Amino acid sequence: MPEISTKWTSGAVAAYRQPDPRMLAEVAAGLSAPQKELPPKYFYDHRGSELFEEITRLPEYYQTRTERTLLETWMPALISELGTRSLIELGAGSAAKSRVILSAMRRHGRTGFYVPIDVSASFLTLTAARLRHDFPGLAVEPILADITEDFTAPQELPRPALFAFLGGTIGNFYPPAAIRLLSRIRAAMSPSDRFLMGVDLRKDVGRIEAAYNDAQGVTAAFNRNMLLVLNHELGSDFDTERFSHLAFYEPVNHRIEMHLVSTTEQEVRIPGVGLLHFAEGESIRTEISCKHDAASVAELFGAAGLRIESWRSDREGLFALVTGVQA
Ligand code: AVJ
Repeated sequence: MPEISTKWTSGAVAAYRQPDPRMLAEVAAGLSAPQKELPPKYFYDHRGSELFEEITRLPEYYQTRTERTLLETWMPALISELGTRSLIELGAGSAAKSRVILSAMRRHGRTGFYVPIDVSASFLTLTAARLRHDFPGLAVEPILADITEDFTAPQELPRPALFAFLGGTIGNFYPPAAIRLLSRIRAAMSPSDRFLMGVDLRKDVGRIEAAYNDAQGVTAAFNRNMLLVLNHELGSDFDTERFSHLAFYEPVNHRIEMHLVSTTEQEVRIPGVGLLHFAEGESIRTEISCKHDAASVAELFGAAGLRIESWRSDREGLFALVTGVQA
């Protein structure tokens, strides 16, 4: 959390947040590239996390409910087979899905150890409190961390442990970054541990594009919220009304791209970065969401020293739950 500092100006007190230097550096680098780009982790302030929760309930957004059904179908058998005693969840969010896993662990008589890892402090705190209440006896040890940086799993976990990375969030990573993340997970694993990953699958383009262009405009609000996060954290002066939501499937790299398109020529000031110029129609790419198949997952796993142990998908082939072990 950035510190609050106070500055005295002609008798008046102005409180401002010191911008996080890493965020400032990332934003400066991303916005000076030919294709302006911002990391998707900046969607998730408290409001952004709420908007994402709303997305997961949209009729067009098939991912969350499909994954949930897969978890409900497969977790009880997997947990009993592995004898899982700890759950480490990367990018835990509201932990709605973790409940399915934790319930399965509880049904198999394990007290359990749960480590949610997330960038959003407010969601993490709320989630930890709720889970402690709903799962008495469960040890909950949240870690506030940015999984796109160096994440470290606790050393002394009751084993076997399950490392879960759900929701299809692996899709947000460019392949080299995805491989780095998977390699770090693999390094934290013991041979008896398992990795569980949710992946959104390649399918009819119309179906995928609809999931990122919902009729109610929730995804558009989620996308624009990133500019409010920047205004709040860095004191920039983005006018959200002058950027429109764009999401399309990019077939060469099998991914959704989300952009914010400047609707006019304009100038935006970011203290510590400077004045940015936008041509009319120029965009900031705010997210990629790569879609996979068994071959592309096998390739990522292989490069990270993991191998696919099981692959479960729904009848329509919308989404998959994959387990991996050290190769
Ligand atoms: C949370 C990264 C899996 O890529 O589908 C939802 C985020 N972006 N709608 C995704 C998101 C726009 C989501 N992930």
